[in-house]
Amino acid sequence: MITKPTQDEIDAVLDGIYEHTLNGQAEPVVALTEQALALGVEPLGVLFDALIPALEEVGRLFEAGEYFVPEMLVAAKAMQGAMGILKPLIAKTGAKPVGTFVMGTVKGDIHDIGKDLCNIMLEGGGFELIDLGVNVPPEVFVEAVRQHKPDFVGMSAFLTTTIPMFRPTMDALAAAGLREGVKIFVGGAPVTQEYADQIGADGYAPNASVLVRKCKEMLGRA
Ligand code: B12
Repeated sequence: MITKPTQDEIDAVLDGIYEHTLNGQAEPVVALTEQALALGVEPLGVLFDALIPALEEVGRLFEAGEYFVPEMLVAAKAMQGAMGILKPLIAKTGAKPVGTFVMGTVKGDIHDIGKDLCNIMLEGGGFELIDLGVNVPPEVFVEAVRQHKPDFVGMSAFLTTTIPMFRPTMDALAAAGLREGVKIFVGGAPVTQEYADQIGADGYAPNASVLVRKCKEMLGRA
């Protein structure tokens, strides 16, 4: 007889994912992610109730001087292992894309977890996604816009020292005559709506789900 898992069992697995991500142990994170799914936890539940809170805590510990770059790195790798399982489940396939989105982390910045999360949610929301990766210089954004003619360009940055790259990238698109045809979104931990307005971006979103909603609204598809 198959018995329904109790909330305590589910919580124990999610707590395990949180703890092992925090400690950078990729193998148990992957195993427990599979276990959570087998217990019926939604992929987005694993993401928002265990993985993201763990990474937020990693950031807090780094800020407090209790964690250093190696600890951040192994925690990020542990999360990415789980993302490999969750991504195909979150990103639905099939229907004609609602729009095209070119995404990249700006030059000088190698943070990609937040960007990848946006990518997954955008794909799940029906967008065709072109990911330029990390440390992307303005000319690569320009070439991608020329080639793919997207509806949106997204620039991600996680450092106060790299958000100043948004502006030169937008200027490069304008110089190439491509600025008018696309809506530009900026985001990443230090970015705010105020900053986005200040540099003349078309949009900002604090997280991936708001980004998907705003893009659909702009296309009149919400
Ligand atoms: C993991 C991590 C790393 C990993 C990155 C691994 C990887 N593959 O990404 C490693 C160890 C490599 C790393 C390196 C560094 N890091 Co780091 N890192 C982090 C950490 C702990 C988590 C970042 C993360 O992935 N968060 C999880 C995601 C899900 O975050 P999120 O913000 O919720 O994402 C959402 C939004 O931002 C938004 N979004 C994201 N992108 C976009 C794009 C668009 C267009 C839109 C609309 C929205 C959007 O949607 C996302 C999904 O919902 C943060 C701490 C923090 N609190 O952010 C520090 C942090 C970003 N790092 C920091 C620092 C200082 C560094 C280093 C300089 C450290 C060093 N001395 O070497 C280097 C820089 C390397 C470089 N050149 O880029 C600082 C930055 C401080 C600052 N204000 O500039 C932080 C804030 C830590 C801290 N509290 O001090 N880091």
